[in-house]
Amino acid sequence: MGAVELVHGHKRIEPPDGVPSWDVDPYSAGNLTDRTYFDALRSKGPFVYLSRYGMLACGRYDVTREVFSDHVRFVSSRGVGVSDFGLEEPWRPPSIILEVDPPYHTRTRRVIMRALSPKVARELRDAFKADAERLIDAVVAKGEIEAVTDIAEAFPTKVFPEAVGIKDPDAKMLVEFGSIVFNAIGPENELRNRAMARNKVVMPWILERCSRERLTPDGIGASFFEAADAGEITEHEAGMLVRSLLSAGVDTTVTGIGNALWCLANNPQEYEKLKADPEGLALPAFEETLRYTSPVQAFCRTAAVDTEVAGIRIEEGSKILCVLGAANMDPDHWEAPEKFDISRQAAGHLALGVGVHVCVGQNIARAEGRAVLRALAERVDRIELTGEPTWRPNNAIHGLDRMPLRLVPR
Ligand code: OVV
Repeated sequence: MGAVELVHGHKRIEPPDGVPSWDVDPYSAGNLTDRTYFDALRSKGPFVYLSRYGMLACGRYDVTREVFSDHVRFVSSRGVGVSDFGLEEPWRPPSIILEVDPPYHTRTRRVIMRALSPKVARELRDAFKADAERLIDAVVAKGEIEAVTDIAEAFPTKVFPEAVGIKDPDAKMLVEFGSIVFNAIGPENELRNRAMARNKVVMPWILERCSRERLTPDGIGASFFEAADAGEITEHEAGMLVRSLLSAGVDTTVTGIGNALWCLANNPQEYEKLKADPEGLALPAFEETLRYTSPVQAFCRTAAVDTEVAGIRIEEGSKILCVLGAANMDPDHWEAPEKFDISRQAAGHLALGVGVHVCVGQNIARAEGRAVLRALAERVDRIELTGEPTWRPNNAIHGLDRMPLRLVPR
C-alpha cells in the first residue's frame, strides 16, 4: 500500500470520475445553522467531493438511504465522524453500539434494544405525561419564557436520567456532554476543539455515573448490569452502554422538542390542527418535526471496500458525509418538502437513521416528544415568538440556542 495522506484523520481521496469538486464547508457555523447549501448539494449529483476535507458528501434521499443502510460496504466501526478510527486514535474509547459493526454490534444492540423496547416506552408514558403536564403548567404560569432552557432542556433532563437511574443528575452537565459528543464527530474546527477542552471536565463526571453502584436498581441502566450478570455482556460493557445512553439520549431529544416548538411557533395553522386533536396529532407533529428539522443533521460512514453507488466508483477508505437533513428535504422524494405539515406521512424520513444502526432510543424519544406536545396543545392557545430564535452551531446537531416565547393559555 502506498503512503496515505491524512486530512482531518482520514485518507484524502481524489474526486471519483463524474463527481464535482466543491469547496463548500458544511461545518462552517453559517452552513451548520442556515443549511442553505442543501439544495446545491442535491442538485450537483449523487455525490460531491468536499475539496477542503478530501471526502465525499451526499444529500439525495435515495443515495443517502443506500449508503446509510448498508452496514457491510459502509461501516460505522471506523467512526461516524470525519476521523477514520482505522487510521487515527479515537477521541474516546469507541461506543460499543454506534461505532462497531455486526456481529459484535448485534450482541450489544440486543441488550439495549430490550431495555428501550416499545413496552418499556409504554411503561414510561404515565410518568412522562405527568411530568409534561407539570412542566407546561409551570411555563404557562410564567407566560414569557426562554423555550430552550425552560422546556426543551428542562423536560428530557428531568425524565431521561430518571428513567436511566441516575441518582444525582445535573441538567447542565448532561446537555453539555451531548454537545461534546456530537461536536466530536466533526473535523478539527473550533467547535470540536472547544468540546475537547470541556471534555476533560465533563467526561469524568459522566463516567462516574455509569457504574452499577451509582445507578438505581430499577432503571434502564441497571438492566444492562442484569445482562452482565446473565453473561450476555461484560460488566465493563454494561457501563459503556450507560455511557451510550447519556451520549445519545439527551441532546437529541432536547433538540427534537425545541425544534418542534420552533416549527409550531412559525406555523400557527399547524398548531391549530394540533390543538384540535392533541392526543391524536402530538406524535405526527413530532415526526414531521424530525423530518423537517433533522436534529441530527449529518453522520459519516466509511467505505470498507471499493464499490459503486448510483454509478459512481467509491474507493475503500472514502469518508462519506451523509447529510440526513438534505435527504429529508429532497423534492424528488417529498411533496412540498419545505412545507411543515403535521398531516403528511413523515414516515421514512432519515432523521433517526436507517438500517441496523437506526436510533435504538426512538421509542423513548417519541414518547418524550409526544408527551410535551400533547400537554402543550391541551394548555396553550397560542405560541408567540417574542424575539428572533437563534441556532447553536454544532458539528452534527441542528438545534436552537435560544428562543424567547410567549405562551397564551387556552
Ligand atoms: C452521538 C451518539 C449517537 C448514538 C450513539 C452514541 C453516540 C453512543 O455513544 O453510543
